[in-house]
Amino acid sequence: MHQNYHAAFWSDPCYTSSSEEEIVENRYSSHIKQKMFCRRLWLKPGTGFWTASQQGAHNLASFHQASLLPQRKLRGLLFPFSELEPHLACSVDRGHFQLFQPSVEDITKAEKLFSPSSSHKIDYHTSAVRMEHAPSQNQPEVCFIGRSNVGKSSLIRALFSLAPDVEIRVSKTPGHTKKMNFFKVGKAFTMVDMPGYGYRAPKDFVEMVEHYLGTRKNLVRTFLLVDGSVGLQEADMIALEMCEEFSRPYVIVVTKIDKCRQGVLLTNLLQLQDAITQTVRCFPQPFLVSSLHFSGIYLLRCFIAHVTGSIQLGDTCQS
Ligand SMILES: Nc1nc2c(ncn2[C@@H]2O[C@H](COP(=O)(O)OP(=O)(O)O)[C@@H](O)[C@H]2O)c(=O)[nH]1
Ligand SMILES: [Mg+2]
Repeated sequence: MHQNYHAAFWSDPCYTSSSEEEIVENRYSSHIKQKMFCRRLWLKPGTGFWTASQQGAHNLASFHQASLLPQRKLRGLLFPFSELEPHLACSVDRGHFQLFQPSVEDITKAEKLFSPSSSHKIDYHTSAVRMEHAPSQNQPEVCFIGRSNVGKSSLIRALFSLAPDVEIRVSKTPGHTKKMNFFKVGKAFTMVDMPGYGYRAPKDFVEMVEHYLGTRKNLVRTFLLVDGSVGLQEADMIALEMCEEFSRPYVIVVTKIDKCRQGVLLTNLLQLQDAITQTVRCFPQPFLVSSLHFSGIYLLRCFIAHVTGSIQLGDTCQS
């Protein structure tokens, strides 16, 4: 199978230049290079986009709005795993699914960071195709990677829903984010929406994402998104391997949890948990989100605020 990838890769006219071969050869060992062949084929070129700014805030954008809901519903929005837990067999260890359990005070503190003010601007900053064009590294950064259409841009839009004027490009069809899009959250941290994995590669992917993961000094956490309604795909496994290779801390975010039945989601989640136990750098707890229903968004905001060092958590929270 690798042989086929290999042949297809080298028949791509974009990659037949010997100088490019040399650059790649110098930069990576042949083992890693072989994996890159596979990766490139999973990346899909885009053909356009539409812009999703000025849409107004979601009616559950703020935790205050959510806190007016009945307790059970609120708990499900805050900790989506709580809705699945009763359906798990007693023998399944729930511990790893509930490691990060901030208090309501922590969640409220974190939310302030995602609310713009005159002294705390939240905005699209810039886009870059190459690392040379990436902005300076003077604040902590988190990035979002995953297959095309997995819900990266939608998730960023949900996280930023308290700042609805932030311009976020959400693709209508897969693979449209071809650049790294940088967003500034005041002076606290930067968030980056990365181009997605797909069927075929935009030729700059290796230079962009792998170079980014390999060199970005201020990167404090990578969020690898996996579609909860379809479960782990081969491209996700390749992305997992890539994250392991770069040996930097990363976290799995399970998207679109509203889109399938709970039984399907649980099956996919347990399969994912098996894969996570075989990793070294992945945070054991996957974060479940629905950008549509806002489940898990408050928790993720709090986790991002925590890993970027923007808030101090209360004593009761483990992470
Ligand atoms: N049902 C559901 N659909 C979602 C969710 N998040 C994203 N989508 C849809 O999935 C598609 C791809 O989303 P997008 O954010 O552009 O994915 P990206 O290519 O990873 O940036 C769009 O049609 C979104 O409306 C979600 O939480 N639930
Ligand atoms: Mg996108």
